[in-house]
Amino acid sequence: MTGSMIKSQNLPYCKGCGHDLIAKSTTGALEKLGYNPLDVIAVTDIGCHGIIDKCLNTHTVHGLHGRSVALGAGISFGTADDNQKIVVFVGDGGTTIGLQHIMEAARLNLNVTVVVHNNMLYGMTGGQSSGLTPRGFCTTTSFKGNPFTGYDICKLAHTAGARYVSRVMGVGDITDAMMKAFDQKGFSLVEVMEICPSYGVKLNPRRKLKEIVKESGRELGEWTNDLPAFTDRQGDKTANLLEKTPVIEKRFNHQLQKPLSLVISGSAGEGVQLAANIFSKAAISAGLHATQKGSYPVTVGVGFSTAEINVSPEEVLFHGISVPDMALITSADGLQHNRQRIEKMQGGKLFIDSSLTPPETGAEIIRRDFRSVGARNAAIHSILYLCRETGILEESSVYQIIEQEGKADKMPLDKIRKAMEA
Ligand SMILES: Cc1ncc(C[n+]2csc(CCOP(=O)(O)OP(=O)(O)O)c2C)c(N)n1
Ligand code: SF4
Ligand SMILES: [Mg+2]
Repeated sequence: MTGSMIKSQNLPYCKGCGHDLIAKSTTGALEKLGYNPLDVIAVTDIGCHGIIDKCLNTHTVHGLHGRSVALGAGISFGTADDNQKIVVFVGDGGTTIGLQHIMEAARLNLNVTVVVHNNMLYGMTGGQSSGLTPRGFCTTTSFKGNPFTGYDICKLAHTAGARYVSRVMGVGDITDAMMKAFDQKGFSLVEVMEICPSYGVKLNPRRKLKEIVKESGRELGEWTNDLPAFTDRQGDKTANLLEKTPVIEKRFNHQLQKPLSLVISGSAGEGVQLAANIFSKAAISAGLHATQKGSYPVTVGVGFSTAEINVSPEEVLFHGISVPDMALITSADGLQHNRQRIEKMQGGKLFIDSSLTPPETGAEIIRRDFRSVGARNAAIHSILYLCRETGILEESSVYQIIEQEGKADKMPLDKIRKAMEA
């Protein structure tokens, strides 16, 4: 598909807004460069300029305020095709809020073009000063003129290492200037100077844009660095963790007819997450689907440790658990963390250490001295006991995963087997 990047020439800005010219020059420049609209990914920021995305025939992503460059960076990391163009639309407000994202994208020379719509104020929210507002410029938060000097985004991006930076006045035909910025391999930024008729013009009567820009000391021009564009061949690549994940062969049978949600909870350092992982892998080795989610305080060495597991003969499409079908509780920390949802259980089974007082619950309560094999082994003990009591998984599938994971020497398996018979 080739053709117009823009759906209409009638754009939704106030009359005379410079954003109109930027949108049309941007799309015109991309068309002139021969880009296919479906090879253009336009990332927009929050602000008046950001409402352009519904008018574009390209791919569009609308970001949070100041985060559009970070989104563009993420897209560029995942885009291998040199024929694709990532264009980020950002205002002077978004540039201020997300300044570091721009610096990083420039420093790494990511293959992104940032179009800064510098109308020198926060247009969408009523004309407040931004970090790019020049000294002396009047806004609704500085009626007597901004007392601070605004950032020079071109200087900053150039110093950070951007391949190409330019500043242009947002008047007349700026298509050629935009083409230059887009026609780069690496990071480019074009700052278009404009004035918002609804706030900027009203608050700064009789001042001309050209004069404001000149007085602010912002030169028009182009600045380049001869640094290479980012490629994923630079630096050491982090190994893909999925490649290290062993394929688990189906070797066992199961007795599960429908999805089962299970919560295992105990104290930090008592092997809860490991036991949950072993159970999940054992389920997979029995041909089931499984998901596991861990939660624990940020101070990982104290307090509760809870694992939520879903096992199912069908694919698991949602892994959240509010009230589980079964719960395994091996310590007071685990009970405290899960008390509320155990109280909401209308059926199912609660396996709980015999040292604890079970809460009011509609679940069948099975009390057992899981901690008799040592606190660190209570969770794996409870998993094996659940397998035996419910028959969902064969106990041997759990032992096989323990062996496979190299944990057999670290767990007192004989002691656990003996406790299971007690
Ligand atoms: C993090 C964050 N802070 C503040 C806001 C409120 N807000 C919405 S639009 C806007 C002003 C946008 O100004 P600018 O980026 O310059 O774009 P313009 O409207 O001038 O095109 C602000 C402050 C927000 N949405 N998110
Ligand atoms: S408020 Fe200002 S920036 Fe927003 S569309 Fe109107 S003129 Fe443009
Ligand atoms: Mg603005």
